[in-house]
Amino acid sequence: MKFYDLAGGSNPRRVRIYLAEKGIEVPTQSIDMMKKENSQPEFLKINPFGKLPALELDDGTVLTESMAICRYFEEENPEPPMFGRTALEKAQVEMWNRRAELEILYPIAQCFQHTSDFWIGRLEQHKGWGESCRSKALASMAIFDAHLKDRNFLATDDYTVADITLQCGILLGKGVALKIPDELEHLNAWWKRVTSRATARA
Ligand SMILES: N[C@@H](CCC(=O)N[C@@H](CS)C(=O)NCC(=O)O)C(=O)O
Repeated sequence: MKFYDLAGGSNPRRVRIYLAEKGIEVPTQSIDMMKKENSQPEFLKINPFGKLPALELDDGTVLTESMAICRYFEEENPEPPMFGRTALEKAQVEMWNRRAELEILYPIAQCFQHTSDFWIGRLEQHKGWGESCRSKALASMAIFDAHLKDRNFLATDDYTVADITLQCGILLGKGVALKIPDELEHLNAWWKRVTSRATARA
């Protein structure tokens, strides 16, 4: 088994935090985006989209998509559950994970790609779109803040993959000075809670 990682990437980080929470160690190969290793033919054989993370199983099967990789490990290592325990919890984790992905991680990633100098020459930047995504992410943060009033974690009483997705999305915002506004006290309290976990820097 081999985990293909990208050190600064939010989606590989989702898997790294998940694995650290489970105490699972996987042989890892780092792909260097600065050297464009992810767009070389050798890596495109692993993932033709050139994206990280990817997991290669011993029989050569490749899994991509951070949540698909986590789900694979979850089946093999169900404790502690990170995708919910009951039917309702599982649905709530799915719901909040998708919301975190689509309403926070995605717009922040778009803001990063379209406003940061890091992406100059890597894609065609549209600054207006990037700024519109910044506003979208900030508006979404207010909704997450209201939801987190009286709760420790996003989807269930426990830390789940939904929290990991939100955490990785918000962390990415730091690269474009997009932080949780001070007045969003519940989201800020949640942020302190999740980032004080031993796995937060995985
Ligand atoms: N939906 C995918 C997203 C994968 C993705 O966009 N990975 C980024 C790193 S966070 C990447 O590899 N980017 C390289 C590039 O765009 O050239 C997942 O959840 O794994």
